[in-house]
This record gives sequence, C-alpha cells and structure tokens, in this order.
Amino acid sequence: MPHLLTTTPHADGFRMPAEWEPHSGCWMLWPERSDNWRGGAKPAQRAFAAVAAAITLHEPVTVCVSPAQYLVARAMLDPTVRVVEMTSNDSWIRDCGPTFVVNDHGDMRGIDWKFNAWGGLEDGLYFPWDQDDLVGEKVIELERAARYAPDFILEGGSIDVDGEGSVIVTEQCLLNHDRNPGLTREQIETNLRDYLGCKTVIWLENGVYLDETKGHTDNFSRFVAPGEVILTWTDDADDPQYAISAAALKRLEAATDAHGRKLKIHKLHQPAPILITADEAAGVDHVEGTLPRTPGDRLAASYVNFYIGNGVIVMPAFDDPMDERAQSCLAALFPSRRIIAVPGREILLGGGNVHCITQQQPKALSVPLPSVRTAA
Ligand code: KQY
Repeated sequence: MPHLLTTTPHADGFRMPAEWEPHSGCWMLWPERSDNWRGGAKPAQRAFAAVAAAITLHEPVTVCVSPAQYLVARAMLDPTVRVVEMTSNDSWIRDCGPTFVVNDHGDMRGIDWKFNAWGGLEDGLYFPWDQDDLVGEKVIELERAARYAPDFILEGGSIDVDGEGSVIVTEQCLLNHDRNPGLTREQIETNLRDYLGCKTVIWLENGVYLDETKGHTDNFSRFVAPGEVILTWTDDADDPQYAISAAALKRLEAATDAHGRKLKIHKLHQPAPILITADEAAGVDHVEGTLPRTPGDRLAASYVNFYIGNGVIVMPAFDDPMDERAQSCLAALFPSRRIIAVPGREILLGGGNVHCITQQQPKALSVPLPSVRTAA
C-alpha cells in the first residue's frame, strides 16, 4: 500500500503553491463520453489536444486515457505528450484529480479529496463517479508521492490560492448542502487551513451565472499574483452576471490577504452570452442521470478559466470581440509569459474550460515515498 498519511499538510509543513510557481508538469484526462460531449466527443478531443499542444511547449504534459481510446488519443496528441491508460468517468482532472502540496525542502505530497460529481445523488452532473474518485489516488501513486486522504468533498476548481496563505472560495459551492452537508463554515475553513496551509479564507458569495459546478471560483475570481486578483466582469447592468460580479467586487475590496494586504482587483470582461445551438444540443446523447443539454441554454463562459504554466498562459477564446481585450489584459498581468489562446467553445459546451481540464504538478526536488523495500 503506498504511503497514506493520517496527519495534515499544514501540520507537516506543507502548503499548496500558487499556480504561477514552477511546475514539473501538467495532467489531463481524455474526453469521450457522448452524453456530455457532442459528436462522440470528437470536437472536444480536438480542443483538448490543442490545450495539451499549447502546454507541452512549456512543460511536460501527461494525458490519461481509457483503454478504448488509447490509440485515438495517441494519434491525436502531440508526440511530446505522455499518454497513460487510466479509467475515469469524464475528463475534469482539476476537480477529480489530486492537489499537490510542497514544503520548504522541495518535497511534494498529494491530497486525494473525495469527489461526488459536483453534487452527489441529489444534483450531481452524472452518475456514477466512482472512477473519477480514484483519479487523485492513481496520479499520486504514479508520482510515488505520499498521500493525504481527508474525508472531505472538494473540487480543485472550487479553490484558488496565492501560495502565501490565502485562498478564495465561494459560499455557493463550499457551503452547498450537496458537498459536505455535515460540516459548518468553520469546519470547512479548518479543513482549508489544515490541507492547503492557508491562514486566510476569502469568501465570495456566488460564482459565474449558471455555472453548473455551482460556483467554482476558478471560473470567476483568481489570484494572479500575491495581493492581486482577477474577477470576471460585465458593465451591462441588465445581465444577471452584473449583480454577482458587483457583490464579489465589494467582498474583494473589503478583504485582506494572509499578509494583511488589501487586494488589487483586475476586472476581466466576459464575452457576450454564449447559448447552446440546436445543432450542438442534438449532438449530445440523452442519458438519464446526466445533466441534459438544451438549445438556448446559456453557458458559463469566462476568460478567468485559464491555465498558468511555466512561461505560458493558455486561455480560452470564444470567437468574440472581447477575446482580444482578455488576451491583452492577461498579457499585462503576466508579462513574462507567452499568452496562447485556444478555442474554448467545445470545452465550454461540456461545462467548463481550460483550467477545469488541467492540473498542475509543482516542481519538487524529491518525493519521500520509499520505493524499494529494505531487507528485513
Ligand atoms: O470544473 C468544471 N467546470 C467541470 C464541470 C463539469 C461538467 C460536467 N458536465
């Protein structure tokens, strides 16, 4: 049995680093389920391959894929991408995968949160999710890292850290009765402190309008540097997003981070509303237990859903006049990184975007799991 820890990262001197800290690589899962992805997931696979191709220019990428799709993925992915077989229920490794933590000696460990498909039997997005729930454990084992396995449901997209003791979350998601109904806000804060090594929890009320995750902050508001956050925004007071973003702005303006700093807030203007077309909806198989796709439904499109890699930002583009403005905004916030815009619509049709389908592995000097049995 690989090394299972019963302590907590904080007690052991570990913390979740910010996404802009150096990575040793990036993990992804390959999309294939036809009740979430239209056209037998072919358009989504091309979009995922474009994301992997952009990231692999800057850091090693591993894509985990089912046995049935292994050869397809191998053929579609850039040759520098490592493809490994792994079973999963879908392809959202940000949420079902591990969160890696590091200490000051360069050691790395993994947190294997519990996963319930964004709401469990009551209002999860598909059933079952048992294989997704094993992804964190499998990735941690492949890296020979020691593993924490808290009895706590958490998706990686529902937290965003600055690596210096602050985390952003939303009440809509973390206090939702469909995640950890037995836990109070204080107990949830304690878990965030114990597992992420965070002192300060910045609570926003809601996430992006109609986000099916019910409020993931990685689609809404994130740290872009110590003391600086980005917030999805619209100036259109008639758009339902306006009141949500305005309320978050107030909370962010009133907040201080773990170092007592006031936050500098950058507004990232959203694209015009993106609605599912009849053709797109018709391409998705209708299966009981999976969130259906209906023509005319608005999708939770946001430029905040970008990946920060070594020397690169991979951002979704929506073929919208705001794409260019978002790209310039990110270029100004990350001057030492190249900005690569990839087509975001197909990933959005599945319910998320670039950040949701990627999971960074921080650079570490060692993983302290003994891999050789010592003689008795
Ligand atoms: O992190 C995400 N945005 C994942 C959403 C899951 C969508 C399943 N349809």
